Amino acid sequence: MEHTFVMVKPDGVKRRLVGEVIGRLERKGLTLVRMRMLTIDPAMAGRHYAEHTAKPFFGELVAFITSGPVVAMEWSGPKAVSIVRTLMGPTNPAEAPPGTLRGDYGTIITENIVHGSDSPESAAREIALFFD
Ligand code: 3AN
Repeated sequence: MEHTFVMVKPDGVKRRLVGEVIGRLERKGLTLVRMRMLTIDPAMAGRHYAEHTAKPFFGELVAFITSGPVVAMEWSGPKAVSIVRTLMGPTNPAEAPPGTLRGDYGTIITENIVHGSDSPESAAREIALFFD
């Protein structure tokens, strides 16, 4: 059994896709453990995206993720980390196949609807950041 952190980003909330994200993960067979709605401040954005601090798109990423409310969730299930990544699709929605959340709903890389942890270690760090 694995736990992962999933977040519907500001674009997903604005476009009323919260139910769609939750529904797909539930129908796949994963279990929703905890959730909260919040608006991320710049300090928390810096902690969440710590590995991207040096990237050219960091400013844009922080501006976007703090631009409106997000829905933060902990999910569990067998292989939950990789299953969520498969359901989300690749980072760039232009390359995400139909049937994935980003393939079905996204167009540009900054606004890609949803975040999911990339490893069990990231999941533990992100769950602690948002829920402890
Ligand atoms: P993922 O969210 O698929 O794990 P990461 O961790 O590589 O992708 O990137 C985190 C976030 O940074 C992405 N969700 C995306 O919004 C943004 N991002 C990644 N690469 C770029 C890029 N080249 N230009 C703009 N934003 C990017």
